[in-house]
Amino acid sequence: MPEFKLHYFDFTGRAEPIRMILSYGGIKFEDIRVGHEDFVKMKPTLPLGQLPVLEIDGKMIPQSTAISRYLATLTKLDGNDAKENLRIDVATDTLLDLQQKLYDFAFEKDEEKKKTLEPVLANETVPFFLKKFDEKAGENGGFIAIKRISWADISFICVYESMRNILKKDMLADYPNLIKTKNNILAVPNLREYIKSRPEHKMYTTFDLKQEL
Ligand SMILES: N[C@@H](CCC(=O)N[C@@H](CS)C(=O)NCC(=O)O)C(=O)O
Repeated sequence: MPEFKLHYFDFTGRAEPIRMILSYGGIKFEDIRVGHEDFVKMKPTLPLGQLPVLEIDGKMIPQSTAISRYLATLTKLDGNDAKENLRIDVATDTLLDLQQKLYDFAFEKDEEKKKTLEPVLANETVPFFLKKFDEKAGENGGFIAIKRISWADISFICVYESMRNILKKDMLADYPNLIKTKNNILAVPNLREYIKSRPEHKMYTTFDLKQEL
């Protein structure tokens, strides 16, 4: 196994699926949490000037989704064939769309605009996505892409955590298959161990998956 060092800020964000996939596979990695000043210094040296970056045997690799997909192949969280990988990619791309809508709202600085965005997000956008995911989870026995755990389920639990923090409520109550998905993921021993032992959140601190273990 190569030597892995993950460089990201001291919060979950785009690095958390990577941390979880590595932890699921029991792969040792150095979880380097970069402060603002260090980031400013390192930015010009980064492949795309952004984080996360996974250092693999000293080589700096950017792009969180590409990193997750690569690590999924090492940890058997990818699909068994091209069609299963397509299903996983459709689910993870759709989760990224939902995550972007959540981030657009969370980082909106205009308080008036934020007030008008919130009901649309909570009552229309999020239910639209969750209904689709719930249908898939129903078809797959409580997993959102294929009929067993995949890296799409890891992406899902990370988006679920951000969503609870950003919207300040649990949006899953009406989606029994997604509750099953969440429970399936939170039952995995390596993930439970990781979630229990990871550093306290420094941003969006109202909800931590620890509370559901
Ligand atoms: N598509 C990239 C986006 C990376 C990205 O937007 N990183 C942000 C933090 S979440 C960043 O480094 N922002 C600081 C900057 O751009 O200067 C990925 O998924 O890794």
